Amino acid sequence: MFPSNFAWGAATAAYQIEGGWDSDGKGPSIWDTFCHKGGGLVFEDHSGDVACNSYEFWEEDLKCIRQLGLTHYRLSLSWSRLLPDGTTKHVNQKGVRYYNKVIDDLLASNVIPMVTLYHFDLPQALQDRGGWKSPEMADIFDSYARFAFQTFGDRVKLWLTINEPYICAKLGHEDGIFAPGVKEPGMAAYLVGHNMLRAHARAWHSYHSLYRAEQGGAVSLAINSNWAEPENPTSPEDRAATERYLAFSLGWFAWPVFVTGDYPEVMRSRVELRSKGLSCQGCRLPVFSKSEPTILGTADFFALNYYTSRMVKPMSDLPQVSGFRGDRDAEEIVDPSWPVCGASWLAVVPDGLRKLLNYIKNTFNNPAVYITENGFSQVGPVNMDDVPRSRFYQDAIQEVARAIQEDGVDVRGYFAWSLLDNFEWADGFSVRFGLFHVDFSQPERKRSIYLSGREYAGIISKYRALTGTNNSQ
Ligand code: GBH
Repeated sequence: MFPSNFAWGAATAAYQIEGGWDSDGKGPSIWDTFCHKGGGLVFEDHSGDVACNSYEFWEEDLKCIRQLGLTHYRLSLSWSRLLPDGTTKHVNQKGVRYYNKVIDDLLASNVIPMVTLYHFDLPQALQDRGGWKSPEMADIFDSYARFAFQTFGDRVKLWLTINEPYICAKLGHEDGIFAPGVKEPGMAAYLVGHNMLRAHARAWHSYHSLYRAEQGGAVSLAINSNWAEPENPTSPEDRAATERYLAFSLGWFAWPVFVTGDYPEVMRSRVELRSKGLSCQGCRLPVFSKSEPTILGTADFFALNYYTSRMVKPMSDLPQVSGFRGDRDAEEIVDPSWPVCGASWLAVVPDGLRKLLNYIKNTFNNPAVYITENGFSQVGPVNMDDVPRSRFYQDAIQEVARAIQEDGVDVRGYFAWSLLDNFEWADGFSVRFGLFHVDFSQPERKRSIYLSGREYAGIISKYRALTGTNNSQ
């Protein structure tokens, strides 16, 4: 059973759905630049130039949201649509008008918005100033966040500052497979993660001191992590590797915010150990300055993006060069008994979600948790009768119910990723996560509900009826 005020949601992100990449005064973001570079950085050189065209067809999205019976909808703001050069020197009123309409329409339909300030799409003008590697980003992000709280916070009460700093840092600055495509192994990712934490904390403190009393909302950051278990549970090496694996993913961002104000000890010691020859402390994994506002305590709830699980053991060929993988020294293995039927990385392990929720409860002092993303993808020919994904949602939601009822985890909401098929980053449109299919071959970008969408709508209506949740809460 779920609490009567449980949030039943679906999520999207601006660059993945909006299109209108240069409409009405929007500035370019790093994903515009990355996609326009071509050369196969993105599957078949797809881009989010048009995507689902939600910039023009927002009302079609609203119909989908209503059809599902959602209580909540998670969207992100395109920073460079609002502030074309990333700074508050110039505000694009047409961007403000767009999000005002989205928010007002949601509220008029009794759907509560959860708004992410930053979901991978940094204004290009800020990248040109060094992007997340630059320490000044904390200040610039804080100004943007204040602007957003000031402009939309009378109506938005659930905020996420940054989506998946791990992905921005690692895929964007270590592997270089996400924008901005920086490949500086063992260096840039730690710096970027650090500046994102500083930026997040600054925004939380701003909300806390300037807006909370009047607006009464809550602010967090969305942290993604796989669940992980030792390949051989009786092996101390495998167990230690699993601990490192979690420390270098969930712990990288959750430890500073929820536990100590600093990175997990094992992360620090591993990076230091492998930084021999670099003479300064914190050359690679930076040190938080005592003179800056603390990172500890800068989240009003825990926001978790969960997709999959891994078995873990130490690396068999530990690289000599310092890089994130070598620092972490944890090999990830997909258990052969786990089905993989969507994207190759997404082994289906619903009970991993329950285990991760328990881990969060026990490690981070029983926080209120929103599952801000969970989902399952489709590749290859379109299958509107997506039975595997319907099963996935049934199973995942069952695990959440068990976590609440049997384990006492304080889960406040569940957001399916995603409302719509959309631009799946480096995979372009080849990987489909939607509860609604989108026909990208036609200018109308027609939305059609999948079987899994009907399934999710059924689950929502069943629980809302059982708990007597009416539409007006
Ligand atoms: C989330 O990323 C994002 O928040 C969301 O925007 C995205 O659409 C969704 O999940 C689905 O991916 O094995 O080399 O192909 C989760 C992070 C990033 C995990 C890409 C899988 C594939 C790397 N995802 N990654 S690879």
